[in-house]
Amino acid sequence: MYTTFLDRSANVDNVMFFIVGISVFMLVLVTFLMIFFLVKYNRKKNPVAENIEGNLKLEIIWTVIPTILVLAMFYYGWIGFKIMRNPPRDAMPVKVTARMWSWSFAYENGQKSDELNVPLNRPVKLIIISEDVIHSLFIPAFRIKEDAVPGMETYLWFNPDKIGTYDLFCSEYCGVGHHSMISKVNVMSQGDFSRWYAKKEEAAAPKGRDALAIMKKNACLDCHTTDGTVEIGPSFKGIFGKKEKVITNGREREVVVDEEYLKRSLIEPDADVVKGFDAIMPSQKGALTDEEISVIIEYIKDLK
Ligand SMILES: [Cu+2]
Repeated sequence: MYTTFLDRSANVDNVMFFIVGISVFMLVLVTFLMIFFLVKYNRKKNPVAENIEGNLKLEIIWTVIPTILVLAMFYYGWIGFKIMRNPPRDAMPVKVTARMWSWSFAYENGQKSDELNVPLNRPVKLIIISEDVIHSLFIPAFRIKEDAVPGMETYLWFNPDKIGTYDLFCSEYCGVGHHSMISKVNVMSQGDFSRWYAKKEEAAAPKGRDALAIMKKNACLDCHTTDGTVEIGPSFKGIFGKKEKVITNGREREVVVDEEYLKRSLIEPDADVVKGFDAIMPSQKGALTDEEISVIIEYIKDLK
């Protein structure tokens, strides 16, 4: 048995309000007593110092009550944590891959997407991996967050019980492109989801696919522009055929940007880094098919 999304996230909210409530109460109480004693034991009113003995009753009270409060915080937190750590057996598995600087989602039937699409009222188990550094998957609307750690598999689950579009963030600073690791959770009706799920992206002929769509999916455009503006990496505009100074194995040399160079830059970005830029681009090996690479190269060739 699992509780519904509402119960689950309400649980997270309740634990938070409970802890914040107690903290605020304590803050007010301590501040009030501090000011009260400041006035009461003022030097002007008490010119001769008085030795105040301990008070056993008070000491028992201020030990027992906070102990109960802290244990109550732990108890409610623990209950919520147990629910979060135990995905229901019928949960739909979705493999989440975090990389600098994009998210990708892979489903059981081989379907892939750059936004998380889920059907209404079916628990989803997210199996999270990272290809490079530590990222963190955060979906505030469903009150879930978990690190994506290289060389390790982590998980999360939630029950999407409301149709709509929700934000999905990376909440662990992971480099210059961190801000672009933003995506969406689309909670769809069962019918809409089935239609999307059955539609294979691969079915479309690669030539007909938009180079821009491929580049957007692979987060290329977070660092490279198509209008000549220089951002984190060189702009694609007018780069084809251009003579470029690059750093190869620490030595500067000049290359002409041709198909061969563009292809190598996608697969081995560190091989020839354009002078003036940092060698921070992740390899696209495995992320792009050969067809996709040629679609991108054709596109860059035409970008005069
Ligand atoms: Cu990240």
